[in-house]
Amino acid sequence: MTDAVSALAGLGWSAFFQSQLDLTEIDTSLPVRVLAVHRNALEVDGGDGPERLVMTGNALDLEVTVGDWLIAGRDTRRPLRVLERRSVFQRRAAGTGRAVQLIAANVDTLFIVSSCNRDFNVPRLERYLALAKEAGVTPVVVLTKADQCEAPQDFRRRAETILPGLLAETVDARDPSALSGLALWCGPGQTVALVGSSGVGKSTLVNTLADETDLRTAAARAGDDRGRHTTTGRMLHRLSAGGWLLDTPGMRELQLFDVDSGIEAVFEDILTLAARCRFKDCQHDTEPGCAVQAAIEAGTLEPERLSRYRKLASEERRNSQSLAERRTQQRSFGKMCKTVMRTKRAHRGEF
Ligand SMILES: Nc1nc2c(ncn2[C@@H]2O[C@H](COP(=O)(O)OP(=O)(O)OP(=O)(O)O)[C@@H](O)[C@H]2O)c(=O)[nH]1
Ligand SMILES: [Mg+2]
Ligand SMILES: [Zn+2]
Repeated sequence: MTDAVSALAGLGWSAFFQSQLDLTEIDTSLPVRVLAVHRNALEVDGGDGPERLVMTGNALDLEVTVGDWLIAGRDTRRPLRVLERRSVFQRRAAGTGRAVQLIAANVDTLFIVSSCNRDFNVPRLERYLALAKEAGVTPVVVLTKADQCEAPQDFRRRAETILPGLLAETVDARDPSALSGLALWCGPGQTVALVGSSGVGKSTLVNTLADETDLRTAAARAGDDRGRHTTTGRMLHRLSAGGWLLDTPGMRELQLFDVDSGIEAVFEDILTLAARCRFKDCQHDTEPGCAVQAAIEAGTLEPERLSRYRKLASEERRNSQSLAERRTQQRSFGKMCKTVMRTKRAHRGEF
C-alpha cells in the first residue's frame, strides 16, 4: 500500500468507495472525508490532515453530512459529488421544507450506551437497536458503571439475549484499560457513534476513547463540562486506537421515525412466526392457527417480547402519522400564505 492509500484507509476508505470512482475522475480529483459541515464550508481530510473546502456554486446543492466521502477537484479544491453511503442516520425534519435531514454517514458501529443499574431497560435498547438496523450500522451495547455493580455479567447476558449475535461489553467508562473490550470497533479506518440516555457516561466514554492530542476533541470537551456541547459544528474525533468517533448534536436527537424496517429486523423472530399464522391478517390474539400464540404456549417466545414489539410498532406508526399530518398542515399553511400574497398583489395591481 502506498502512503496515500494507507492514509485514506485510516480514514475509512475501502473497496466499497473505491469501486465508485470513475476512471476519468482519478487524474483530476481526489476523495476526501467530511469531518465537519459548516454553513458555507466543509472541513475535510483526504489523508494529509484537515482542510477547509469552500462551498460555492453547484457545490451548495450537494446533500452532504459528517462522515460522507466526497470527490473534490484536485486543483480547484471544489467539492464535486458525494459517494454512495455505506450507512446513514437521518431523520425526517418537520418544518425545514426538506424531506429528510442527514445526521451522519458511513458509521460502522453504533455504541448503544446504558449502565449496569436502573438505566438498563430492554424496550429502550430495542428502540436503539431498531435505529441502528434502520441506518445499516452494527450495534454494540456498552454497559457502563460495571465498577459500581455486583454482577455486571448479568446485565451483559440480558442484553445479549435481545438479538441473536448481539454483543455487549461491560466497562468502567472512566478507565482506559477497561475499554480494551471496545478496541475491536475503534481501530484504524473504523467509525463509531454513540447513543444513550442522559447520565449513562457518553461524554466520559468520548473523553476516555478520544486521542488527547486531537485538538478538535479538546475544543469540544472544553464546552462539555455540563454535558452540553457548545460546539455547533458536527464532529468526527480521532480515537487513540486509530479510528473515528462521530459525535454530533443530531445523534442525540434521533427519534423513532421511519424505522419500520429497523423494527422488523429487531423482531424478526416474531415476524417469521407471524408468516406461519393461518390468517394473513392474524392479530396473534385468539385466532385459531396462530403460530405466535403457539410459540408463547410452547415457551419459545416470551409474551413480554410480543407486547414490546406491539408497543414499538404502534409508536412508530403514530410518530410517522403525526409527522405526515404536520407536513400536510404546513403545506396548506404555505398555500394560504401564497393566496394571501397573490390577493395583496392583485389589490396593488401587480400580477
Ligand atoms: N463509576 C463510574 N462512573 C461513571 C461511569 N461512566 C460515567 N460515570 C459518571 O457518570 C456521570 C455522568 O456521565 P456523563 O459522561 O456525563 O454522561 P452522559 O451520557 O454524557 O450524559 P449527558 O451528557 O447528560 O447525555 C459522570 O459523573 C461520570 O463520571 C462508569 O463507568 N463508572
Ligand atoms: Mg454528555
Ligand atoms: Zn397469529
